[in-house]
Amino acid sequence: MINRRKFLHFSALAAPLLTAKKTFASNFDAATRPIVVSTWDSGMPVNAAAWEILSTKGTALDAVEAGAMHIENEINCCVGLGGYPDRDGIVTLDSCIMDHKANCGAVAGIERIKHPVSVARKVMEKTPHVILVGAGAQQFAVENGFTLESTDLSESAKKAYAEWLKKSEYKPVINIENKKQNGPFAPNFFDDGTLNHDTMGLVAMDITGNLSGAVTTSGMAFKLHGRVGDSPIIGAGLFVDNEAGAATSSGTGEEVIRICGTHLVVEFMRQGYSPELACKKAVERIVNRDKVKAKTLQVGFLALNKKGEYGAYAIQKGFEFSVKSEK
Ligand code: SD4
Repeated sequence: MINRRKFLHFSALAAPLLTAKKTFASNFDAATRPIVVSTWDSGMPVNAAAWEILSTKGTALDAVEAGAMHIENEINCCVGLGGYPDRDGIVTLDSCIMDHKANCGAVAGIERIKHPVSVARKVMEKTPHVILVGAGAQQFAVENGFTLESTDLSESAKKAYAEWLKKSEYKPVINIENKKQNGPFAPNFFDDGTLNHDTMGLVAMDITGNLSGAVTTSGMAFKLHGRVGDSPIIGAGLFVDNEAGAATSSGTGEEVIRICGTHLVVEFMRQGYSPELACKKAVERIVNRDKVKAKTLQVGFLALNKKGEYGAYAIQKGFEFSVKSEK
C-alpha cells in the first residue's frame, strides 16, 4: 500500500502553457482502486483513516466521511473546532459530502459541532434538502444527536485572533505550503511551525468503482461573520459524477465559486482531459480573467477520474496533495 505526498512544482503563472491533450478513458477495468486523494500534506493521516474502510471493501462514501472526521477530531488543528475564528471570534464550520448517485448534503456556518461532515451526511440522507445553514443547521444537528461543544477557541486560534484584533484587517492570506511566504499568523501554520490548513477536501473511489467526496473547513480565518466559502457548495468545493470523475478545491473560496470550479473540472474530465489538465484548465479560467489579481490568490484543484488517475493544479506553487492506493 502506498501513502505518499505529491508536490506540484509549477504554477499556472510561472509554467508555460501546455497543449491540452485529450485522453479518453474507455477501459474502466484498468482502474486503480480503491484509491483516496486529499488536499495538502495534512491529507496523509486523513487518507490513512479513509483507507481503513476502502481496504476492507467499504464504500467510498464511508471512507471520505471517516477521513474528514479524522481531521475534525484534531482539536488543535485547522479545519474543525480547533480552527481559526471569524472576525467576531466565533468558529463557524462549512462541510459537504457527495456520493456516486449525486446524493449530497452540506452545512454552512455551523457552530459548536465537532463533526460537520457527519451532519452534512445526515442532511443528505434524512432530509429532502442539500444545504442547511447557521442556527438551523445546528438545530438539525442537535435533533439528530450531535452534542453542542464549548465555544472556547483552541490555544493557537486564541493567540492568532488576539494578534489579528490589533489591526482587525481583513486580508485573506494565501494558503500555500511555503512558510517563507506566510506571516507568523498565517492560518496554515501553528506557532510551533507545524502545518495547519483550514480546509480538507478528499475524493475516493472504492473497490466497486464508485466515487464519493467530502470537504470540511473552518473557512478563511477572520472572515466576516456569516461568510460562506466554496467548501460546502456542491459544484464549487466538491463535485462528484460517477461517470466522469470527482474533484475538490482549496484556496480562496470566492474565486472557486465564481467559476463553479469543481463542476468545471469534472466537466473537463468528461470531455476527456486528464485530471491534471482538467484542474489546469479550471485554474486558467481564474488566472486569465485577471492575471494581476491572480498573483494575490491561491486556488488549487485536485481531481480523480474513473481510471483511478489523479492530478492537481494550482495558481501558486506549494499546493500539495496526498494519495493512498494499493499500487
Ligand atoms: C474557503 N476554500 O473558505 C476555503 C479556504 C481554504 O485552504 O481552502 N483554505 O474559502
